[in-house]
Amino acid sequence: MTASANAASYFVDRHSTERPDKIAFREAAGKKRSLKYGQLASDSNQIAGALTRAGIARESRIAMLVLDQIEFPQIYWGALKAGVIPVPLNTLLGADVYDSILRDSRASALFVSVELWPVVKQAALASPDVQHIVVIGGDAPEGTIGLSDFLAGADPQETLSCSADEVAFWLYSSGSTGQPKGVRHVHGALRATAETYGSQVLNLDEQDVVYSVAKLFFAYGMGNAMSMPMAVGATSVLFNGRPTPEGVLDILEAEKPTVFCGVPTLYAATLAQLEMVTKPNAPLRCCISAGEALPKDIGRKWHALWGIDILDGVGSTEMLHIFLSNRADDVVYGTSGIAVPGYQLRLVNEDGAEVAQGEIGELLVSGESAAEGYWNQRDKSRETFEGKWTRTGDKYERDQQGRYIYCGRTDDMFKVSGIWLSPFEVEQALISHPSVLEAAVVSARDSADLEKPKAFIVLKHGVASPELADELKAFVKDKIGKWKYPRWIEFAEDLPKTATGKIQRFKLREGA
Ligand code: 3SK
Repeated sequence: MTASANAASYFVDRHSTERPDKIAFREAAGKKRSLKYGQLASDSNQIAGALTRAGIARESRIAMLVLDQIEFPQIYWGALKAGVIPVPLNTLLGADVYDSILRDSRASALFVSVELWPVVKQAALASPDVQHIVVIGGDAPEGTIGLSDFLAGADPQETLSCSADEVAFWLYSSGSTGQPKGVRHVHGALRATAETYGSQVLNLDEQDVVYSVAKLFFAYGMGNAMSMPMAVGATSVLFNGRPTPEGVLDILEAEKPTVFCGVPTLYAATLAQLEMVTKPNAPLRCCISAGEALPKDIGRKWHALWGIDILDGVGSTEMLHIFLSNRADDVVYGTSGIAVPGYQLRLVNEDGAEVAQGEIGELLVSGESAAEGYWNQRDKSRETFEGKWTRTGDKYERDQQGRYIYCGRTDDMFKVSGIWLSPFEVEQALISHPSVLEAAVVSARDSADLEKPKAFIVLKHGVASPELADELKAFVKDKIGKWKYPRWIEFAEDLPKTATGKIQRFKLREGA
């Protein structure tokens, strides 16, 4: 019999003989539990057995509304072992979205952290498909069963053999524009990301301790904090709370990670916090950023403070993880770097033809980790997955050295006086002003119904004033060009963002 390509064989079972006593996961909060590789292998067998006993058949979906805690990997890998498809859900959504995802996925079971039960309760109890509601932690509320009772007495089940092309898990992507789509990923995709970005860009090894602010339900977090460290037998630090700059600094001090995976917003806020408190003592060797392009100034300030760079990279739920990135020995802030080994990139115009160096085009990517398609959304699948190429919806140009420079989302770009304007370029200019913490730029219409840039700004400290708005407009004019300055400036407490910190410009556009 050929070796099984079930991802659980590679990520879990292999370690139960090679390093059973090595800690795979360590919780940074609450009871601060840890989970060894050997224990994870047997716990996931137990979950697989319990799923089968409950009549949850191969290829059925189970929804996971689970915080970053050790039950997440136990349930996820247990499902893969049984051929059941886990669908980790964003833990920050509202009741209506859970309702539509449970209906869309037709999940036959829901695993939910007790803290999250109130928000999903109505949707779960009303779902025609959900047959089992398994609650993690606390007392099981009426109509649910606790995880330990669900598992009690089940016969452990070994990893089922399957091909690398079999669907392993789904992730719901709402992208930056709204409507969630079920993105179907195959078993082979997890290993593809670990063997490309994980080992060839991050250079992860068994000694590493990884801390990711992006949660496990999100593709970026799942790779950073679960599959990539597990591929090399490293340790991942899990934190079940909301990431804040204070919390990040505490975890860096207490857990001593060697690899930190952040997002630009949190890097910016952590740098602002570090203006007021002492830098923690942490053995960081590598910091990465994704979710949205990292403003130059943030990278430079971080480097000045820590002596190491932030590797800015680009990934997507559809590609599972990062496929375009800076490298430790070649960081140029303000660029997204070059293709990660194993991926190919193209920049194309509206007719699908390659653009020349220096011209802006949409980024297309090809690589082993691409999703199989969206669940039950044929038109959207066809628009995004074109043969071996996946459309990213991001606009880029290439500099003379072949590095990719982010220009904005396809639908965020607009023309001012007939010239393309990249909102991102204006935002970068605004962020480099000492009073600005975050900025988002969208198109708005002036009294002549012409498109012009409008900025939403979060200030670092202090109070907004009409003089500051004028100062910022002049600052942008001087820095990047007279026609690019924001004609209107609105000061805000915060900006609407996705779970990974991508600014939802469509929400600001609606308001503008
Ligand atoms: O959203 C992103 O930018 C991202 C980055 C890395 C991996 C996965 C995703 C979705």
